[in-house]
Amino acid sequence: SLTPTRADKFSFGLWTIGYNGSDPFGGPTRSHLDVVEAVTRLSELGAYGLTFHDDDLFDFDSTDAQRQTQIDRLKGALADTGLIVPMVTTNLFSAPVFKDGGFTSNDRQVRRFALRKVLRNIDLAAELGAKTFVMWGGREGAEYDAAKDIRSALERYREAVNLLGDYVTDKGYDIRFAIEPKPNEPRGDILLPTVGHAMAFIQTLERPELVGVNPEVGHEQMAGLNFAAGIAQALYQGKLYHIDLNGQRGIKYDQDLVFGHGDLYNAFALVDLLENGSPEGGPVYDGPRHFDYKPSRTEDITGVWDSAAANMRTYLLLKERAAAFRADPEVQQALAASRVPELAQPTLNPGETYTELLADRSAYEDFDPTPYFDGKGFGFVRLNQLALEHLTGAR
Ligand code: 3MF
Ligand code: MG
Ligand code: MG
Ligand code: MG
Repeated sequence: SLTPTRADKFSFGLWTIGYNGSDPFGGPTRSHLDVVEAVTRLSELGAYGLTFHDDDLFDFDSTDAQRQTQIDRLKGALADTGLIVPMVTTNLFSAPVFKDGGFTSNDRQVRRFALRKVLRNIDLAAELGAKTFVMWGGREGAEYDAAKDIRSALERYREAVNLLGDYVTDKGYDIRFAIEPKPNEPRGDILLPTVGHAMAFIQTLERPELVGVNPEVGHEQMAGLNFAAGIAQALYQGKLYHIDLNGQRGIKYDQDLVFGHGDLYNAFALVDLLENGSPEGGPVYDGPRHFDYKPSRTEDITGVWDSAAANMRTYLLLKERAAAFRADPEVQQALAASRVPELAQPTLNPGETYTELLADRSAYEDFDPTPYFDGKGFGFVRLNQLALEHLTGAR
């Protein structure tokens, strides 16, 4: 069905539907969206979750009483609708104090303040039952090479994430962290710019099992990378803890378009991967399908809710198309002809070592690589055309 239900696990950031349309060149085009309205409308549209940064819910400089009022209003709306908060994140980028970073600002006082802000928000995340705590270090970076000692910055990043791991462990919180990579914007260069960088960094931590990644479609595509392929590797390494779905058209500023409104082919491949797994099995993702998009500046509030619905509908459409693609006997035949399943077969025989491989004349001496493609092409183009025909509804 193309009607979203709670079982589909669609969630939205409060900052997404709440985006007021301001950009570096002009002011807002929409008025403030209240959190109760946001929860009510998302619930009506079929979403199951709301996520937020501390500063989305209450102002950076709010008093304890103002902060509590907003938390109580959110809790009331959640109780009224049954919506949940699967993920919480901290804003370490908007306030002027963070312009050189939070965990990795050159200013040590800022780093200590950033840690305290995050710890306070982790308590709130636990209170609301969130299972994932996302960390996007948008200001952790530099514009000038001499301005930031990258090795020290990574060491401070490590110090911070290790401390957060100690904290949730000591408190007994059922929370895991997900680092969100992004190559640039707002900094000229951001630390941990891609999924690969982030996963390598995670291996250096004291509690690597507590930390995974939250890849965003547009962020990887801003680096010219294949998002679905990055997700496949994150799954393979057991590190896909959360995901930010949206659309991006090529290597440019972070567009945050509706999911599928960028590279539709790659969105199809992604949904196929998330929903149908890999032919070899392995870890699957059953977490939130979280949208981190921005309703365009050209939209009024009707356009905001239309675009929120469009994210979910596109996901469900692609899920339907991917299921049809997998079920089509011609696709199965084409996959076999392309020898896609053959890649799951180990290259060596059971128990075989290089000794037996070296003794196997059929692997080398008697193998003729020269006329290889005569009648032995892979047929990948035919396979891709079948994907296109399913994607466009021609089959
Ligand atoms: C910026 C982002 C962020 C993160 C968020 C963490 C403001 O490009 O994608 O959204 O997703 O801070 O969840
Ligand atoms: Mg983003
Ligand atoms: Mg984005
Ligand atoms: Mg994001």
